Amino acid sequence: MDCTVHVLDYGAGNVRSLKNALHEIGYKTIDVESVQDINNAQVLLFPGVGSFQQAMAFLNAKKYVEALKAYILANKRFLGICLGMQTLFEGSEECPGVPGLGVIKGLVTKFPTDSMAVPHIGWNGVNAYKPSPLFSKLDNDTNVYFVHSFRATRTSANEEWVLTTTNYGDVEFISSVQKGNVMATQFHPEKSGAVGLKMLKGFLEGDSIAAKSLPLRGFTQLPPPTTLCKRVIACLDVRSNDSGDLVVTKGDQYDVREPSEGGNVRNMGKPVELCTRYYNEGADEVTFLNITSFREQPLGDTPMLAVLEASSEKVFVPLTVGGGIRGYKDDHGHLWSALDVAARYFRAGADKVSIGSDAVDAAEAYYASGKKLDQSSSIEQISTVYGRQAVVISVDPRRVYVSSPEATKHRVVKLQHKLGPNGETHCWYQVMVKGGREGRDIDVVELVQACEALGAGEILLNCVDMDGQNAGYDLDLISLVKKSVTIPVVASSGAGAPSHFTDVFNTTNCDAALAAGIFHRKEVAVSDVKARLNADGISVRL
Ligand code: 1PR
Repeated sequence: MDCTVHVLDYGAGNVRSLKNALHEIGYKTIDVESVQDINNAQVLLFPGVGSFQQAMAFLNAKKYVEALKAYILANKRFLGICLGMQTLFEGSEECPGVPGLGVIKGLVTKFPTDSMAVPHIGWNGVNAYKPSPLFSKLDNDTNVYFVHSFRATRTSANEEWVLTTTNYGDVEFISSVQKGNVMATQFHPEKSGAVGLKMLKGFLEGDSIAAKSLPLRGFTQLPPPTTLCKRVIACLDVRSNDSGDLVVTKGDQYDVREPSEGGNVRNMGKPVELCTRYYNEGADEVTFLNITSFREQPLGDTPMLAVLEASSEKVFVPLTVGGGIRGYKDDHGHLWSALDVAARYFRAGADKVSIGSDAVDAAEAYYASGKKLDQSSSIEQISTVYGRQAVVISVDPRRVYVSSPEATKHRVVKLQHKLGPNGETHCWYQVMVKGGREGRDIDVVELVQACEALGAGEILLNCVDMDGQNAGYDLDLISLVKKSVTIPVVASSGAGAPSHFTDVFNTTNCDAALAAGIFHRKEVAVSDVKARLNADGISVRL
Protein backbone atom coordinates (compact mmCIF):
# COMPACT_ATOMS: atom_id res chain seq x y z
CA MET A 1 0.00 0.00 0.00
CA ASP A 2 1.48 3.35 -1.04
CA CYS A 3 2.07 5.28 2.18
CA THR A 4 1.11 8.66 0.76
CA VAL A 5 -2.34 10.16 1.04
CA HIS A 6 -3.82 13.45 -0.21
CA VAL A 7 -5.45 15.81 2.29
CA LEU A 8 -7.88 18.50 1.15
CA ASP A 9 -7.22 21.43 3.47
CA TYR A 10 -9.68 24.28 3.04
CA GLY A 11 -7.93 26.36 5.65
CA ALA A 12 -10.59 26.51 8.35
CA GLY A 13 -10.04 23.33 10.25
CA ASN A 14 -7.43 21.86 12.48
CA VAL A 15 -5.93 19.79 9.65
CA ARG A 16 -2.65 19.54 11.52
CA SER A 17 -4.19 17.00 13.92
CA LEU A 18 -5.29 14.75 11.08
CA LYS A 19 -1.84 14.95 9.48
CA ASN A 20 -0.21 14.18 12.84
CA ALA A 21 -2.51 11.17 13.26
CA LEU A 22 -1.67 9.90 9.75
CA HIS A 23 2.07 10.40 10.42
CA GLU A 24 1.66 8.52 13.73
CA ILE A 25 0.35 5.45 11.84
CA GLY A 26 3.11 5.68 9.24
CA TYR A 27 1.65 7.67 6.36
CA LYS A 28 2.97 10.72 4.55
CA THR A 29 0.53 13.42 3.45
CA ILE A 30 0.32 15.70 0.43
CA ASP A 31 -1.89 18.80 0.41
CA VAL A 32 -4.35 19.03 -2.48
CA GLU A 33 -3.41 22.23 -4.34
CA SER A 34 -5.20 21.82 -7.67
CA VAL A 35 -7.97 19.97 -9.49
CA GLN A 36 -5.21 17.83 -10.99
CA ASP A 37 -4.19 16.69 -7.49
CA ILE A 38 -7.74 15.46 -6.89
CA ASN A 39 -7.82 13.68 -10.26
CA ASN A 40 -4.48 11.98 -9.55
CA ALA A 41 -5.08 11.12 -5.90
CA GLN A 42 -5.38 7.42 -5.01
CA VAL A 43 -6.46 8.09 -1.41
CA LEU A 44 -8.13 11.38 -0.45
CA LEU A 45 -9.15 12.68 2.99
CA PHE A 46 -11.36 15.75 3.43
CA PRO A 47 -11.40 16.95 7.08
CA GLY A 48 -13.40 19.90 8.17
CA VAL A 49 -14.72 21.86 11.06
CA GLY A 50 -16.45 25.16 10.86
CA SER A 51 -19.24 26.33 8.65
CA PHE A 52 -20.86 24.47 5.76
CA GLN A 53 -21.03 27.73 3.84
CA GLN A 54 -17.28 28.40 4.18
CA ALA A 55 -16.42 24.86 3.08
CA MET A 56 -18.66 24.98 -0.02
CA ALA A 57 -17.46 28.52 -0.85
CA PHE A 58 -13.88 27.23 -0.81
CA LEU A 59 -14.65 24.18 -2.97
CA ASN A 60 -16.50 26.34 -5.51
CA ALA A 61 -13.82 29.06 -5.56
CA LYS A 62 -11.15 26.43 -6.24
CA LYS A 63 -13.42 24.69 -8.79
CA TYR A 64 -13.00 21.43 -6.85
CA VAL A 65 -16.72 20.50 -6.75
CA GLU A 66 -16.93 18.63 -10.07
CA ALA A 67 -13.53 16.93 -9.58
CA LEU A 68 -14.52 15.85 -6.07
CA LYS A 69 -17.86 14.45 -7.26
CA ALA A 70 -16.13 12.59 -10.11
CA TYR A 71 -13.56 11.16 -7.67
CA ILE A 72 -16.30 9.90 -5.34
CA LEU A 73 -18.52 8.54 -8.13
CA ALA A 74 -15.47 6.66 -9.46
CA ASN A 75 -15.48 4.80 -6.11
CA LYS A 76 -11.91 5.84 -5.30
CA ARG A 77 -10.83 5.65 -1.63
CA PHE A 78 -12.24 8.70 0.14
CA LEU A 79 -12.70 9.65 3.81
CA GLY A 80 -14.65 12.77 4.76
CA ILE A 81 -14.51 13.94 8.39
CA CYS A 82 -17.17 16.03 10.18
CA LEU A 83 -17.96 18.83 7.73
CA GLY A 84 -16.22 16.61 5.15
CA MET A 85 -19.17 14.23 5.64
CA GLN A 86 -21.89 16.90 5.80
CA THR A 87 -20.89 18.42 2.45
CA LEU A 88 -21.66 15.06 0.78
CA PHE A 89 -25.36 15.78 1.39
CA GLU A 90 -27.64 18.10 -0.65
CA GLY A 91 -27.35 21.04 1.70
CA SER A 92 -27.48 22.26 5.29
CA GLU A 93 -30.01 24.13 7.39
CA GLU A 94 -27.02 26.21 8.52
CA CYS A 95 -27.06 28.04 5.17
CA PRO A 96 -30.28 27.46 3.20
CA GLY A 97 -29.81 27.63 -0.57
CA VAL A 98 -26.12 26.70 -0.51
CA PRO A 99 -25.92 23.34 -2.35
CA GLY A 100 -23.66 20.61 -1.03
CA LEU A 101 -22.04 18.00 -3.28
CA GLY A 102 -25.37 16.16 -3.34
CA VAL A 103 -23.80 12.70 -3.49
CA ILE A 104 -26.11 11.60 -0.66
CA LYS A 105 -29.81 12.49 -0.49
CA GLY A 106 -30.97 14.62 2.39
CA LEU A 107 -30.28 17.81 4.26
CA VAL A 108 -28.12 18.40 7.32
CA THR A 109 -30.20 19.91 10.12
CA LYS A 110 -29.52 21.51 13.51
CA PHE A 111 -29.93 19.61 16.78
CA PRO A 112 -32.90 20.86 18.83
CA THR A 113 -31.68 22.96 21.76
CA ASP A 114 -34.81 22.66 23.93
CA SER A 115 -33.84 19.33 25.49
CA MET A 116 -30.07 19.10 25.25
CA ALA A 117 -26.84 21.07 25.12
CA VAL A 118 -25.77 21.96 21.58
CA PRO A 119 -23.14 21.53 20.11
CA HIS A 120 -22.98 17.77 20.70
CA ILE A 121 -19.47 17.72 22.16
CA GLY A 122 -17.75 14.64 23.56
CA TRP A 123 -17.40 10.89 23.35
CA ASN A 124 -20.32 8.81 22.15
CA GLY A 125 -20.78 5.32 20.68
CA VAL A 126 -21.86 4.09 17.26
CA ASN A 127 -24.33 1.41 16.15
CA ALA A 128 -23.02 -0.36 13.00
CA TYR A 129 -25.26 -1.55 10.15
CA LYS A 130 -22.69 -3.18 7.84
CA PRO A 131 -19.04 -4.31 7.76
CA SER A 132 -16.42 -1.68 7.03
CA PRO A 133 -12.63 -1.29 6.86
CA LEU A 134 -13.07 1.40 9.52
CA PHE A 135 -13.79 -1.36 12.04
CA SER A 136 -11.26 -3.92 10.80
CA LYS A 137 -8.66 -3.12 13.49
CA LEU A 138 -11.02 -2.27 16.35
CA ASP A 139 -11.52 -4.19 19.56
CA ASN A 140 -14.88 -3.61 21.17
CA ASP A 141 -14.48 0.01 22.28
CA THR A 142 -16.26 2.29 19.86
CA ASN A 143 -16.47 5.56 21.78
CA VAL A 144 -15.42 8.29 19.39
CA TYR A 145 -15.18 12.08 19.65
CA PHE A 146 -17.96 14.29 18.25
CA VAL A 147 -18.10 18.08 18.09
CA HIS A 148 -20.94 19.40 15.91
CA SER A 149 -24.23 21.32 16.03
CA PHE A 150 -25.76 19.87 12.85
CA ARG A 151 -26.51 16.27 11.90
CA ALA A 152 -27.72 14.12 8.98
CA THR A 153 -30.79 11.92 9.47
CA ARG A 154 -31.37 8.44 8.06
CA THR A 155 -34.21 8.23 5.51
CA SER A 156 -35.27 5.62 2.94
CA ALA A 157 -33.56 7.82 0.30
CA ASN A 158 -30.11 7.59 1.92
CA GLU A 159 -30.33 4.35 3.92
CA GLU A 160 -27.98 2.50 1.51
CA TRP A 161 -25.19 4.87 2.62
CA VAL A 162 -25.70 4.54 6.39
CA LEU A 163 -22.79 2.79 8.05
CA THR A 164 -23.45 3.77 11.69
CA THR A 165 -25.93 5.80 13.68
CA THR A 166 -25.51 7.43 17.07
CA ASN A 167 -27.99 8.69 19.65
CA TYR A 168 -27.89 12.11 21.28
CA GLY A 169 -30.76 12.81 23.66
CA ASP A 170 -33.84 11.51 21.85
CA VAL A 171 -32.27 12.13 18.41
CA GLU A 172 -30.74 9.35 16.28
CA PHE A 173 -28.40 10.66 13.59
CA ILE A 174 -26.03 9.28 10.94
CA SER A 175 -22.56 9.10 12.49
CA SER A 176 -20.83 7.57 9.45
CA VAL A 177 -21.55 6.61 5.87
CA GLN A 178 -19.99 4.19 3.44
CA LYS A 179 -20.56 3.04 -0.12
CA GLY A 180 -17.75 0.91 -1.56
CA ASN A 181 -14.49 2.80 -0.98
CA VAL A 182 -16.21 6.07 -0.13
CA MET A 183 -16.52 6.65 3.61
CA ALA A 184 -17.19 9.61 5.87
CA THR A 185 -17.58 10.14 9.59
CA GLN A 186 -19.39 12.82 11.58
CA PHE A 187 -16.95 12.14 14.43
CA HIS A 188 -13.23 12.96 14.42
CA PRO A 189 -11.06 9.80 14.21
CA GLU A 190 -7.93 11.99 14.54
CA LYS A 191 -9.20 13.16 17.93
CA SER A 192 -10.59 9.84 19.14
CA GLY A 193 -7.44 8.49 20.74
CA ALA A 194 -6.37 4.90 20.05
CA VAL A 195 -9.81 3.95 18.66
CA GLY A 196 -9.57 6.70 16.08
CA LEU A 197 -6.05 5.79 15.02
CA LYS A 198 -7.21 2.19 14.48
CA MET A 199 -10.11 3.44 12.35
CA LEU A 200 -7.78 5.52 10.19
CA LYS A 201 -5.47 2.51 9.84
CA GLY A 202 -8.47 0.37 8.92
CA PHE A 203 -9.58 2.91 6.31
CA LEU A 204 -6.11 2.92 4.75
CA GLU A 205 -5.35 -0.81 5.02
CA GLY A 206 -8.56 -2.68 5.73
CA ASP A 207 -10.31 -4.56 2.98
CA SER A 208 -13.98 -3.66 2.84
CA ILE A 209 -14.99 -7.21 1.99
CA ALA A 210 -13.05 -9.06 4.65
CA ALA A 211 -13.47 -6.21 7.10
CA LYS A 212 -14.21 -7.34 10.64
CA SER A 213 -17.43 -5.70 11.62
CA LEU A 214 -18.91 -4.55 14.86
CA PRO A 215 -22.02 -6.41 16.05
CA LEU A 216 -24.36 -5.66 13.19
CA ARG A 217 -27.74 -4.09 13.78
CA GLY A 218 -30.50 -4.52 11.27
CA PHE A 219 -32.51 -1.40 10.72
CA THR A 220 -35.47 -3.36 12.02
CA GLN A 221 -33.89 -4.10 15.39
CA LEU A 222 -33.93 -1.28 17.89
CA PRO A 223 -30.25 -1.26 18.96
CA PRO A 224 -29.51 -0.06 22.50
CA PRO A 225 -29.15 3.73 22.25
CA THR A 226 -25.61 5.05 22.54
CA THR A 227 -24.94 7.57 25.29
CA LEU A 228 -22.82 10.71 25.35
CA CYS A 229 -20.09 10.27 27.95
CA LYS A 230 -19.27 12.86 30.59
CA ARG A 231 -15.80 14.29 29.89
CA VAL A 232 -12.85 14.53 32.30
CA ILE A 233 -10.46 17.30 31.23
CA ALA A 234 -6.93 18.02 32.44
CA CYS A 235 -6.01 21.70 32.59
CA LEU A 236 -2.49 23.13 32.37
CA ASP A 237 -2.14 26.74 33.48
CA VAL A 238 1.09 27.78 31.81
CA ARG A 239 3.24 30.88 32.19
CA SER A 240 6.88 31.85 32.00
CA ASN A 241 8.67 31.61 35.34
CA ASP A 242 11.11 34.24 36.56
CA SER A 243 13.92 32.70 34.50
CA GLY A 244 11.77 32.89 31.35
CA ASP A 245 10.94 29.18 30.94
CA LEU A 246 7.35 28.25 30.08
CA VAL A 247 6.19 26.04 32.96
CA VAL A 248 2.94 24.50 34.14
CA THR A 249 1.93 26.40 37.24
CA LYS A 250 -1.08 26.30 39.53
CA GLY A 251 -2.89 29.03 41.38
CA ASP A 252 -4.26 29.01 44.88
CA GLN A 253 -7.27 31.26 44.34
CA TYR A 254 -5.34 32.49 41.29
CA ASP A 255 -2.14 33.27 43.23
CA VAL A 256 0.53 31.19 41.51
CA ARG A 257 3.47 32.25 43.67
CA GLU A 258 4.77 29.99 46.47
CA PRO A 259 4.17 31.70 49.82
CA SER A 260 7.65 30.55 50.82
CA GLU A 261 10.72 30.21 48.58
CA GLY A 262 10.83 33.99 47.92
CA GLY A 263 7.52 33.88 46.07
CA ASN A 264 8.70 31.94 43.03
CA VAL A 265 6.17 30.95 40.42
CA ARG A 266 4.89 27.49 41.43
CA ASN A 267 6.43 25.03 38.96
CA MET A 268 4.39 21.85 38.42
CA GLY A 269 6.30 20.53 35.41
CA LYS A 270 6.80 20.76 31.65
CA PRO A 271 3.72 21.40 29.48
CA VAL A 272 4.23 18.77 26.76
CA GLU A 273 5.27 16.05 29.23
CA LEU A 274 2.23 16.63 31.47
CA CYS A 275 -0.11 16.85 28.48
CA THR A 276 1.15 13.51 27.15
CA ARG A 277 0.90 11.93 30.60
CA TYR A 278 -2.74 12.97 30.98
CA TYR A 279 -3.57 11.72 27.47
CA ASN A 280 -2.08 8.35 28.37
CA GLU A 281 -4.03 8.32 31.65
CA GLY A 282 -7.28 8.72 29.68
CA ALA A 283 -8.02 12.45 29.68
CA ASP A 284 -10.85 13.18 27.25
CA GLU A 285 -9.42 16.62 26.44
CA VAL A 286 -6.48 18.77 27.52
CA THR A 287 -6.71 22.53 28.03
CA PHE A 288 -3.77 24.93 28.07
CA LEU A 289 -4.38 28.35 29.63
CA ASN A 290 -1.60 30.84 29.08
CA ILE A 291 -2.28 32.82 32.20
CA THR A 292 -0.04 35.81 31.65
CA SER A 293 -0.83 36.35 27.99
CA PHE A 294 -2.86 39.47 28.82
CA ARG A 295 0.52 41.11 29.46
CA GLU A 296 2.39 39.77 26.44
CA GLN A 297 1.70 39.66 22.70
CA PRO A 298 0.03 36.33 21.84
CA LEU A 299 1.52 35.90 18.39
CA GLY A 300 4.94 36.71 19.76
CA ASP A 301 4.32 33.96 22.29
CA THR A 302 6.24 31.38 20.30
CA PRO A 303 6.89 29.07 23.31
CA MET A 304 3.11 28.56 23.63
CA LEU A 305 2.80 27.83 19.92
CA ALA A 306 5.73 25.39 20.11
CA VAL A 307 4.04 23.61 23.06
CA LEU A 308 0.87 23.19 20.98
CA GLU A 309 2.76 21.92 17.93
CA ALA A 310 4.71 19.38 19.99
CA SER A 311 1.64 18.25 21.98
CA SER A 312 -0.56 17.75 18.90
CA GLU A 313 2.03 15.34 17.47
CA LYS A 314 1.50 12.85 20.29
CA VAL A 315 -1.88 13.63 21.83
CA PHE A 316 -4.94 12.54 19.82
CA VAL A 317 -7.74 14.04 21.87
CA PRO A 318 -8.98 17.63 21.56
CA LEU A 319 -6.65 20.41 22.67
CA THR A 320 -7.98 23.76 23.80
CA VAL A 321 -5.77 26.83 24.16
CA GLY A 322 -6.68 30.00 26.03
CA GLY A 323 -4.94 33.16 27.07
CA GLY A 324 -4.53 36.21 24.88
CA ILE A 325 -7.13 35.25 22.25
CA ARG A 326 -8.07 38.78 21.26
CA GLY A 327 -7.11 41.51 18.79
CA TYR A 328 -4.00 43.56 19.64
CA LYS A 329 -1.37 45.90 18.19
CA ASP A 330 2.20 44.61 18.16
CA ASP A 331 5.41 46.59 18.79
CA HIS A 332 5.54 47.60 15.13
CA GLY A 333 2.04 49.08 15.27
CA HIS A 334 0.55 46.20 13.24
CA LEU A 335 -3.03 45.42 14.23
CA TRP A 336 -3.72 41.66 14.60
CA SER A 337 -7.38 40.59 14.80
CA ALA A 338 -8.61 37.97 17.25
CA LEU A 339 -9.26 35.82 14.15
CA ASP A 340 -5.56 36.15 13.15
CA VAL A 341 -4.51 35.03 16.64
CA ALA A 342 -6.99 32.13 16.72
CA ALA A 343 -6.02 31.01 13.20
CA ARG A 344 -2.36 30.79 14.27
CA TYR A 345 -3.26 28.63 17.27
CA PHE A 346 -5.53 26.38 15.16
CA ARG A 347 -2.70 25.93 12.66
CA ALA A 348 -0.39 25.04 15.56
CA GLY A 349 -2.72 22.19 16.58
CA ALA A 350 -5.49 23.64 18.75
CA ASP A 351 -9.02 22.30 18.19
CA LYS A 352 -10.71 24.96 20.33
CA VAL A 353 -9.67 28.41 21.52
CA SER A 354 -10.73 29.77 24.90
CA ILE A 355 -11.49 33.46 25.31
CA GLY A 356 -11.42 35.02 28.79
CA SER A 357 -11.02 38.77 29.30
CA ASP A 358 -12.01 39.71 25.75
CA ALA A 359 -15.33 37.89 26.16
CA VAL A 360 -16.17 40.19 29.08
CA ASP A 361 -15.46 43.25 26.92
CA ALA A 362 -17.62 41.70 24.16
CA ALA A 363 -20.50 41.04 26.57
CA GLU A 364 -20.39 44.59 27.94
CA ALA A 365 -20.42 45.96 24.37
CA TYR A 366 -23.29 43.58 23.47
CA TYR A 367 -25.51 44.95 26.24
CA ALA A 368 -24.39 48.57 25.65
CA SER A 369 -25.43 48.26 21.98
CA GLY A 370 -28.85 46.88 22.87
CA LYS A 371 -27.84 43.27 22.14
CA LYS A 372 -26.68 44.00 18.59
CA LEU A 373 -24.85 41.25 16.68
CA ASP A 374 -22.55 43.10 14.26
CA GLN A 375 -19.58 40.69 13.86
CA SER A 376 -17.40 43.15 15.81
CA SER A 377 -16.51 40.74 18.60
CA SER A 378 -13.81 38.06 18.65
CA ILE A 379 -16.48 35.49 19.55
CA GLU A 380 -18.58 36.24 16.44
CA GLN A 381 -15.57 36.42 14.12
CA ILE A 382 -14.01 33.13 15.20
CA SER A 383 -17.26 31.15 15.43
CA THR A 384 -18.38 32.37 11.98
CA VAL A 385 -15.25 30.93 10.36
CA TYR A 386 -14.44 27.93 12.57
CA GLY A 387 -17.91 27.09 13.93
CA ARG A 388 -19.19 27.74 17.43
CA GLN A 389 -17.84 24.38 18.63
CA ALA A 390 -14.32 25.84 18.32
CA VAL A 391 -15.02 28.76 20.68
CA VAL A 392 -14.89 28.26 24.46
CA ILE A 393 -15.49 31.08 26.94
CA SER A 394 -13.33 30.86 30.08
CA VAL A 395 -15.17 32.54 32.94
CA ASP A 396 -13.47 33.71 36.14
CA PRO A 397 -16.24 34.54 38.62
CA ARG A 398 -15.86 35.26 42.31
CA ARG A 399 -18.48 35.20 45.02
CA VAL A 400 -19.78 38.54 46.33
CA TYR A 401 -21.78 37.78 49.49
CA VAL A 402 -24.86 39.87 50.20
CA SER A 403 -27.24 40.07 53.14
CA SER A 404 -30.27 39.59 50.90
CA PRO A 405 -31.28 39.42 47.19
CA GLU A 406 -32.46 43.03 47.40
CA ALA A 407 -28.93 44.20 48.23
CA THR A 408 -27.82 44.10 44.56
CA LYS A 409 -29.21 44.40 41.00
CA HIS A 410 -27.33 41.21 40.06
CA ARG A 411 -28.62 37.60 39.94
CA VAL A 412 -28.38 36.40 43.58
CA VAL A 413 -28.13 32.71 44.48
CA LYS A 414 -29.40 31.21 47.75
CA LEU A 415 -26.48 28.92 48.55
CA GLN A 416 -27.50 25.25 48.83
CA HIS A 417 -24.09 23.63 49.09
CA LYS A 418 -21.23 25.76 50.40
CA LEU A 419 -22.11 28.78 52.59
CA GLY A 420 -19.82 31.79 52.96
CA PRO A 421 -16.94 31.87 55.46
CA ASN A 422 -19.18 33.64 58.00
CA GLY A 423 -22.23 31.53 57.19
CA GLU A 424 -23.45 33.86 54.42
CA THR A 425 -26.39 32.28 52.59
CA HIS A 426 -26.66 34.57 49.52
CA CYS A 427 -24.17 35.76 46.93
CA TRP A 428 -23.88 36.89 43.35
CA TYR A 429 -21.00 35.94 41.09
CA GLN A 430 -18.93 38.86 39.85
CA VAL A 431 -16.96 38.34 36.64
CA MET A 432 -13.22 39.01 36.91
CA VAL A 433 -10.67 39.74 34.17
CA LYS A 434 -6.87 39.87 33.93
CA GLY A 435 -6.39 36.66 35.88
CA GLY A 436 -8.76 37.54 38.66
CA ARG A 437 -7.13 40.93 39.26
CA GLU A 438 -9.96 43.20 38.07
CA GLY A 439 -13.68 42.93 38.85
CA ARG A 440 -16.35 44.13 36.40
CA ASP A 441 -19.95 45.20 37.05
CA ILE A 442 -21.38 42.20 35.23
CA ASP A 443 -22.54 38.91 36.75
CA VAL A 444 -21.86 35.40 35.51
CA VAL A 445 -25.35 34.84 34.02
CA GLU A 446 -25.22 38.11 32.05
CA LEU A 447 -21.79 37.09 30.71
CA VAL A 448 -22.59 33.53 29.64
CA GLN A 449 -25.93 34.47 28.03
CA ALA A 450 -24.28 37.27 26.01
CA CYS A 451 -21.47 34.93 24.91
CA GLU A 452 -23.97 32.25 23.82
CA ALA A 453 -25.84 34.87 21.78
CA LEU A 454 -22.55 36.02 20.23
CA GLY A 455 -21.77 32.46 19.02
CA ALA A 456 -19.75 30.73 21.75
CA GLY A 457 -19.95 26.92 21.79
CA GLU A 458 -18.96 26.02 25.35
CA ILE A 459 -18.44 27.56 28.79
CA LEU A 460 -15.33 26.77 30.88
CA LEU A 461 -16.61 27.78 34.30
CA ASN A 462 -13.82 28.51 36.79
CA CYS A 463 -14.29 29.92 40.28
CA VAL A 464 -11.74 32.14 42.04
CA ASP A 465 -12.99 31.15 45.50
CA MET A 466 -12.68 27.38 44.88
CA ASP A 467 -9.57 27.45 42.69
CA GLY A 468 -6.89 25.21 44.14
CA GLN A 469 -8.78 24.58 47.43
CA ASN A 470 -9.34 20.82 46.88
CA ALA A 471 -12.69 21.31 48.63
CA GLY A 472 -14.91 20.46 45.67
CA TYR A 473 -16.54 22.45 42.88
CA ASP A 474 -18.85 25.41 43.46
CA LEU A 475 -22.04 23.41 42.83
CA ASP A 476 -24.28 26.47 43.29
CA LEU A 477 -22.38 28.39 40.60
CA ILE A 478 -22.34 25.51 38.13
CA SER A 479 -26.05 24.72 38.59
CA LEU A 480 -26.88 28.39 38.03
CA VAL A 481 -24.89 28.62 34.79
CA LYS A 482 -26.04 25.20 33.49
CA LYS A 483 -29.65 26.40 33.80
CA SER A 484 -28.81 29.72 32.08
CA VAL A 485 -27.43 28.48 28.70
CA THR A 486 -28.08 25.70 26.15
CA ILE A 487 -24.39 25.23 25.25
CA PRO A 488 -22.22 22.71 27.15
CA VAL A 489 -20.72 23.72 30.51
CA VAL A 490 -17.34 22.52 31.79
CA ALA A 491 -17.06 22.61 35.60
CA SER A 492 -13.69 23.87 36.85
CA SER A 493 -11.91 24.83 40.11
CA GLY A 494 -11.72 23.00 43.38
CA ALA A 495 -11.56 19.28 42.58
CA GLY A 496 -9.78 17.47 45.41
CA ALA A 497 -10.98 13.86 45.11
CA PRO A 498 -12.70 11.54 42.58
CA SER A 499 -15.94 11.89 44.58
CA HIS A 500 -16.03 15.61 43.73
CA PHE A 501 -16.43 14.66 40.04
CA THR A 502 -19.39 12.39 40.84
CA ASP A 503 -20.93 15.18 42.94
CA VAL A 504 -20.65 17.82 40.22
CA PHE A 505 -22.07 15.58 37.46
CA ASN A 506 -24.94 14.31 39.59
CA THR A 507 -25.80 17.68 41.17
CA THR A 508 -25.45 20.06 38.21
CA ASN A 509 -25.72 17.83 35.08
CA CYS A 510 -22.69 19.68 33.67
CA ASP A 511 -21.14 18.19 30.53
CA ALA A 512 -17.50 17.94 31.60
CA ALA A 513 -15.36 18.46 34.68
CA LEU A 514 -11.87 19.90 34.63
CA ALA A 515 -9.09 19.71 37.18
CA ALA A 516 -5.49 20.78 37.49
CA GLY A 517 -3.81 20.63 40.89
CA ILE A 518 -4.80 17.10 41.92
CA PHE A 519 -3.40 15.77 38.65
CA HIS A 520 -0.19 17.84 38.69
CA ARG A 521 0.55 16.87 42.30
CA LYS A 522 -0.17 13.19 41.39
CA GLU A 523 -2.68 12.97 44.23
CA VAL A 524 -5.17 11.42 41.78
CA ALA A 525 -4.72 10.06 38.25
CA VAL A 526 -7.24 10.79 35.51
CA SER A 527 -7.87 7.05 35.28
CA ASP A 528 -8.76 6.95 39.01
CA VAL A 529 -11.39 9.62 38.46
CA LYS A 530 -12.90 7.76 35.49
CA ALA A 531 -12.93 4.44 37.39
CA ARG A 532 -14.84 6.12 40.24
CA LEU A 533 -17.33 7.75 37.84
CA ASN A 534 -17.88 4.40 36.11
CA ALA A 535 -18.41 2.72 39.51
CA ASP A 536 -20.93 5.43 40.37
CA GLY A 537 -22.90 4.67 37.20
CA ILE A 538 -21.85 7.77 35.26
CA SER A 539 -21.16 7.19 31.54
CA VAL A 540 -17.46 7.80 30.81
CA ARG A 541 -14.99 6.68 28.12
CA LEU A 542 -12.72 4.13 29.83
O1 1PR B 1 -8.08 36.65 29.75
O2 1PR B 1 -8.35 35.56 27.51
O3 1PR B 1 -6.08 36.23 28.32
O4 1PR B 1 -7.34 34.29 29.35
C1 1PR B 1 -6.60 34.10 30.50
C2 1PR B 1 -6.90 32.68 30.94
O5 1PR B 1 -6.02 32.31 32.01
C3 1PR B 1 -8.31 32.52 31.45
O6 1PR B 1 -8.83 31.26 31.05
C4 1PR B 1 -8.15 32.53 32.98
O7 1PR B 1 -9.13 31.67 33.59
C5 1PR B 1 -6.77 31.93 33.14
N1 1PR B 1 -6.05 32.49 34.28
C6 1PR B 1 -5.55 33.73 34.38
N2 1PR B 1 -4.89 33.85 35.56
C7 1PR B 1 -5.00 32.67 36.19
C8 1PR B 1 -4.41 32.36 37.51
O8 1PR B 1 -4.60 31.27 38.05
N3 1PR B 1 -3.68 33.34 38.08
N4 1PR B 1 -6.12 30.52 35.63
C9 1PR B 1 -5.73 31.79 35.38
C10 1PR B 1 -7.34 30.34 36.16
C11 1PR B 1 -8.51 28.38 36.50
C12 1PR B 1 -8.15 27.09 35.88
C13 1PR B 1 -7.66 26.14 36.95
C14 1PR B 1 -8.89 25.48 37.53
C15 1PR B 1 -8.65 24.13 38.13
N5 1PR B 1 -7.32 29.08 36.77
O9 1PR B 1 -7.26 27.29 34.89
O10 1PR B 1 -6.84 25.19 36.40
O11 1PR B 1 -9.36 26.39 38.50
O12 1PR B 1 -7.74 24.23 39.17
P1 1PR B 1 -7.81 23.17 40.40
O13 1PR B 1 -8.36 21.88 39.85
O14 1PR B 1 -6.37 23.05 40.85
O15 1PR B 1 -8.69 23.78 41.43
P2 1PR B 1 -7.45 35.78 28.71
